[in-house]
Amino acid sequence: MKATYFGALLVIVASVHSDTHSYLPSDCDDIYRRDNTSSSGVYTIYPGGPTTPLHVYCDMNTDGGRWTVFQRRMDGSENFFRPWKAYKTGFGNVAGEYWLGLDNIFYLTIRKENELRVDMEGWDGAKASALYSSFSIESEKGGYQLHLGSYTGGGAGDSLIHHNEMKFTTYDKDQDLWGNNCAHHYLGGFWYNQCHHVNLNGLYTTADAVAYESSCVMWNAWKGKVPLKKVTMKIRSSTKCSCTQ
Ligand SMILES: [Ca+2]
Repeated sequence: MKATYFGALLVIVASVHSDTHSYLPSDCDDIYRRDNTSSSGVYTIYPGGPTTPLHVYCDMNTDGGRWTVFQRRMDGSENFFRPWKAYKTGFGNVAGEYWLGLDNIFYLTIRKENELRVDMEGWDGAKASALYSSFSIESEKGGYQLHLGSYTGGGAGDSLIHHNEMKFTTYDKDQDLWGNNCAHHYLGGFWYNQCHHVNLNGLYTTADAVAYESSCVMWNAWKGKVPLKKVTMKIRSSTKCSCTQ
């Protein structure tokens, strides 16, 4: 009797243990590879380990899906002019506008080799993308320094390369190459150089609003200093997947 009971208990413990390890996705790529009927939406991932669940929006449609969205602008509902602590930990609503947080982005990019995709839409309804062969960042100790691979297309043009190897700057932490603070001047938080060719976390404005200099959400090689209506930054494992439907 006792032996049977003990055996059953062992089986239960073993199955819980195995669930913990095989059922916790670290990103949207894991979710899609496990079930390629997964639709785009909000999921829970564990890039920092099993004790730190994180809500995120997964794009399961664009070019084969598997994309973990770490930045999204779409209606100006969220304030992106925020201090270091906010950019470190993340802010906003994953069903709408948000920034996933630099620590989380760091965990995501050390787990796998990732590629980057930036999707954008103008107020005229035109759409373009920028694709990069690789994307990773350093930890906070390394200033969240950006490491970007080569531009592989998408039509928007290679503006982000201007920001490659830059550290992250917010209005209360200056790590850019300019004498003043780029984040403070251009109203965002980003891997500013001196200062920018893209300002994806800048001030959200409508097409007819006149933003101060180039403080608006913009991508220079595509539409110059004209404000954009929508932007998303997303990453996925660069390991090809035969799971695509
Ligand atoms: Ca500076």
